[in-house]
Amino acid sequence: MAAPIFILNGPNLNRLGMREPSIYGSETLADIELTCHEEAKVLGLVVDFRQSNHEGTLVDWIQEAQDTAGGIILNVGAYTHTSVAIHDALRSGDLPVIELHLSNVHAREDFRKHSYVSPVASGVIFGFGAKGYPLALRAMVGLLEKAKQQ
Ligand code: DHK
Repeated sequence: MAAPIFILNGPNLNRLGMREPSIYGSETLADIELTCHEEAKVLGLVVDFRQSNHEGTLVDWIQEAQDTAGGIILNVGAYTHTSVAIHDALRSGDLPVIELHLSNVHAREDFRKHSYVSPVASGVIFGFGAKGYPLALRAMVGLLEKAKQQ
């Protein structure tokens, strides 16, 4: 079986649906997970979808992905803007990485405009709400095909 694509979600994303729905939308993380599994099936991918509020757990999962996964899609929430540890974990592997956000971080507070993930990501998707997740999976197919050709 093909190596799974890890979809990693960071702090407060377990509260989606009730957390500032005007910014993050009304879908829950469980809704999004279901959509990801459906989209993955269409694309011939397998998804391992996780959420943690803890920075170290996210680092552990990134390291696990580097040993077992085909690629990483991650929305590490507020750690995007603060975490050198997540930056370092991502840069120590050579997996395709897609950074994802529900909201348009560049249209919000200044502190959301800096990302420690972007410099170590192949690409970034933000501002499309929950629809960004299936978009990221589609983008991942392209990255995996490109990697195969190299
Ligand atoms: C999610 C969060 O929790 C915020 O801390 C980020 C991101 C934006 C999102 O839009 O998905 O700043």
